[in-house]
Amino acid sequence: MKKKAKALVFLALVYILCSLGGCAFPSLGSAESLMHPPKASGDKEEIQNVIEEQANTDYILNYPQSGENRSSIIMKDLDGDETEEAIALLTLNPNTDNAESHIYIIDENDDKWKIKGDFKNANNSIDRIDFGDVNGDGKTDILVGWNTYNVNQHTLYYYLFDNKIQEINTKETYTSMAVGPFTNESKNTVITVSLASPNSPAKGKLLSIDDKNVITAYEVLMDSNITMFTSVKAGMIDSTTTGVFADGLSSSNNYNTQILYFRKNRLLNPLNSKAERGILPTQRGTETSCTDFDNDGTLEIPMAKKLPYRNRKEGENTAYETVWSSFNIKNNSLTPKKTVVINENYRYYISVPDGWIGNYTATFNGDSSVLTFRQAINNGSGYTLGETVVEYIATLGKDWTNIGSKQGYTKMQDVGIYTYGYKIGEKTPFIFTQDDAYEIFVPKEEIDLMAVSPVEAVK
Ligand SMILES: [Ca+2]
Ligand SMILES: [Ca+2]
Ligand SMILES: [Ca+2]
Repeated sequence: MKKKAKALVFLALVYILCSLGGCAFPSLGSAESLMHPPKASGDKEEIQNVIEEQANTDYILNYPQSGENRSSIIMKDLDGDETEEAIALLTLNPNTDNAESHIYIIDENDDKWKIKGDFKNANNSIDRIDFGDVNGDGKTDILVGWNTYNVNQHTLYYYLFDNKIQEINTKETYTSMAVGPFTNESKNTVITVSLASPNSPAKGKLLSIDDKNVITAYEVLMDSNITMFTSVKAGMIDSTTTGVFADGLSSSNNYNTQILYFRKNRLLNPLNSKAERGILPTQRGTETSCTDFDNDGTLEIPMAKKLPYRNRKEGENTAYETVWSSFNIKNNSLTPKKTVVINENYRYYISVPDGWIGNYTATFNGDSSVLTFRQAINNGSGYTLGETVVEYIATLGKDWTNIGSKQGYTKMQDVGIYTYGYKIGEKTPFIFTQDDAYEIFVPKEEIDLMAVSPVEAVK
């Protein structure tokens, strides 16, 4: 579906939901509705009533600031009986000295909604809320990271779901974290990552809780040059191992990836262990983060380096070549899978033909939005530029006729706001056909509006 059409469907759905009373939970709401959610019918109204009764005072709803769950009232089946429980996050007596954050867990039994747990915390905002069966009893537990005065440090609490809900203060802090089956398939564990602080190096931890609620932490050092994590996610390293892929930005303005996984009772960070003079093999100048590039279920790391250039000035416009690579646990090495040139600004990438590799360069002209591929010949002491292979242009749809067409580009397609075209070099040094020009050009998938939660959408 085209982006515009999706947006329309999305808005139509929002309209239908709202007119049916589905906007009771103020996920799309204005500032006012964040304070006082409108009344609704059915279960939602009952949940609303239970919250008001329990709060019995002024309150505002709390919204988690990171992670996947950004709603203030989350519906989730925790005990697996196929009816959802409600988890509500709120602050009582906001803007007063008595402000107090609460989590209500509200359960439905015999058609009645009742408070099953009410937990308060002195920290008045929530970093994130996650779910996973951390004690392996088959029931889904609630994991909450409370904010502290330090923006890079959040405190992790578990709420173990059972007939009676138990609150566990893990006493562990994290900068970012992920939940997954990191030790085995029968339960979830947490891997936290923490930036270096004046008293402590950067480290990762795996937290495992046993049936007596004893927490064991396994630690591994991380790259202390990282000043910010840009993406931290659980994912498959190979077909059997789940780990955490942590992309970060370093104090020298470079990015890198660290992979944390558990093996033989140890938490490992092999890419950090491979650092030479503080530089990880995954260091790069581009922000691209790990992703399942080829949809095979495992995550790939974007290994990026600048293509060849002859002098500094030319280097400024020279594009990066990104080699999507998988991490091979057995050989403790990175295996290249696919070489691409990504044009993040104009939302496409070029899948580089094998025959070009080591023998080409690309420059991007920001003024004309043209990406030019040329032959680059290594002459031993540097590079000589050869002929142009192909150029790609991106224009706004309305500018195509005046810019793209006028300059002799062949139109390929419209995606979102852009129209894309190509022009093959007159003396192209590689065998390169019109079909090739289409084939190696891959527009980034449109942002799937339907998949974006309303809370995200209004940001
Ligand atoms: Ca349930
Ligand atoms: Ca559990
Ligand atoms: Ca993959």
